[in-house]
Amino acid sequence: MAEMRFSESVSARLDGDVLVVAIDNPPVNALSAHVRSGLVAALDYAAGARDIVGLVISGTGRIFIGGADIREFGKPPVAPSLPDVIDQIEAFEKPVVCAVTGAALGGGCEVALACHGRIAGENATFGLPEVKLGIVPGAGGTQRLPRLIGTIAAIDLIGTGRAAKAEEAVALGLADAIAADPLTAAIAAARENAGRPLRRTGRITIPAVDAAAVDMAEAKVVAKSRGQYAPVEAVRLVKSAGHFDLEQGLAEERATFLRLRDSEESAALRHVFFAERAAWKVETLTDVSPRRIETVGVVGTGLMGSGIAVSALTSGYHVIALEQTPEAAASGRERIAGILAKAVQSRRLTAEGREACLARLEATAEAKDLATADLVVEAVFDDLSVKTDLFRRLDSIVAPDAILATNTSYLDPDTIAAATADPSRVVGLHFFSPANVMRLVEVVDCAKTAPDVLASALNFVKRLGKLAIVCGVTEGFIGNRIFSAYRREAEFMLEDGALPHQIDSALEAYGFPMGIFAVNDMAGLEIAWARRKRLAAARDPAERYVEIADRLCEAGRLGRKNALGWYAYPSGERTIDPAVTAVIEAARAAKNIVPRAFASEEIIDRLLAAMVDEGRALLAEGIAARPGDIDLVMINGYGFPAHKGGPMFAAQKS
Ligand code: 3H9
Repeated sequence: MAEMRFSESVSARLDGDVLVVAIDNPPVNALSAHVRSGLVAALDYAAGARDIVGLVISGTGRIFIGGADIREFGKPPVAPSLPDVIDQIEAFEKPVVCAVTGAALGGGCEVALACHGRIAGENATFGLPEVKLGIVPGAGGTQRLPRLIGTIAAIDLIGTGRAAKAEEAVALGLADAIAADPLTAAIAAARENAGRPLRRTGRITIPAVDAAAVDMAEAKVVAKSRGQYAPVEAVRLVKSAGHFDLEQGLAEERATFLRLRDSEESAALRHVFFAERAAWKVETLTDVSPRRIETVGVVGTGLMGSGIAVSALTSGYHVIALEQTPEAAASGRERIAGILAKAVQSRRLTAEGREACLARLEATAEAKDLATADLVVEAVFDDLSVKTDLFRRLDSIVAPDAILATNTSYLDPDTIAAATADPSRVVGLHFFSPANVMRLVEVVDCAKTAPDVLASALNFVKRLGKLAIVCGVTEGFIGNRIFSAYRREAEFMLEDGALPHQIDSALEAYGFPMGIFAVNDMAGLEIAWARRKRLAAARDPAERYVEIADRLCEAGRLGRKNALGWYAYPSGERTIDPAVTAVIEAARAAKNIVPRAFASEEIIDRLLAAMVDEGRALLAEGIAARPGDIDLVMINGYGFPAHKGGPMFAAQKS
């Protein structure tokens, strides 16, 4: 039978007596107004057609339904609303079964929850990621999911926003079955249930649950929320499903959804969502084809190099890890194997996955073995002559079209590139440590980097599952330049009257996982000290310079590694050290500064202003392409709370 069209994005065909509805709204089948109206039209048609016994909802393309259309947020509502569509699905008198291929997220998962049956394809995932956008599910998710899978599991899924793969979904009771051909299985299920009493999720009674277990599940979510509002609200709604009837619960959920949708937290997280997508769109690269990368050379297997190697291995690349001696190569291999073993322990990798990674790893002390690499990333000691020598050598070993990447943090990659015969093949890949965990990579577009080399570097980072931010050449790139400015401002405040723990507490209350002084202690104080000494001669004597950090280093306080830094760590715990306070007081006295009190708000305002000024300078210099890129660097590399949107976004709001 011919295709029926119910709206620009919803069509259907008859499979015997079952109406098979397909949503086709690229790129992610979001539930835009025409999808909602199309679904209602399909339901109305099926309700009135006596020869139709049931209905299947499916998505065209690789995603079932990616959720509500986020681009509609903040615009005047267009009927039918998603909750109304979903109520109509659940109340439908003929069976409605969904065939989930790919992701059923947010509103897409809520559509699935309201169906009378859910068949998952092998690649299906189910999730309610709304909290990641600063909202709660707004179309029944917090009320129907606990009815289907119980309160504890629902708190976990909704509170964290994580998605469950098909197998887990079936184990939880979220999906009925996995099928290689979910469409055929869903059609069969619809037909089988025709004329029978239907399982309506909203009418299921939530199984009783131990209060202590609920508290524990809630505490886990709250601990991770870092001051974010939505996860806490989401948990409250899931819990309330146990006390309210469906109608009351839905009304409370809707009110909370609308309130949070208009909140600053949600605006910030939506900004982050769209900024992450925009970051990949580099104007100069439209129509540029990237080079093929399958084999990756990694030079150096220290903390950084082994992290990069693991990341490449788990993303399916062949890796050749180069060290200076066979012994060092062997221990590099062990280090990499150790990280992979930990990933297996924490279930981020299967045992077979680890074996496959190790089979793709070659550790060597022979530089000529890098001849087959399509990309070589160096992660050796951050010293200019070491890196230029290495690049000169690599240049004559690798194929002419192989790409050479430097992971330098502070050196000038243009100088490193100049050591090669063809600097157009050189690019910066600034990973953050530990590289197998941290998501951010600053991709440095050097003066001579060829467009297809830049495009290949972006492709590589994408395949690693990381976030690439393109930046130009400047000392410290985007992140470390802003970090230096922010650190300088924090130290000015120390001299003016604040103490490290006051500044750190203000930052932590704002949402940073750790304040700046605690971070410095964690990283170690000596690298920045060495850098300050190197730059001392060039420093403008008229420039304000705070000597407190130098005094601490001179006193042998190098951070956590020797249990003394900006704090003391007598039993591993961070504690305020009067010796540090004394150093700070002496520094103030030496400059005749009369200390004054700082409120947390002023501390945050000043630190934000320092970050934003530096951010604006980076934009003006063309180092960063957009304010959103700067926000993403600070969020993903420096702990800036995502729910505040990043410094550039936060400044625009205040
Ligand atoms: C919700 O559902 C609320 C309900 O509870 C209640 C309502 C009453 N809307 O990520 P990609 C765009 S809240 C509009 O690169 P991928 C995206 O901007 C929603 N647009 O693809 C990009 O556009 P462009 C809950 C959306 O394959 C393009 O699609 N759902 C939406 O790597 C491709 O995106 C979520 O939070 C949307 N919902 O990943 C899921 N989603 O090309 C959010 C994406 O112009 N989405 N776009 O830059 C995702 O997590 C990923 O996009 C997804 C696909 C996994 C689906």
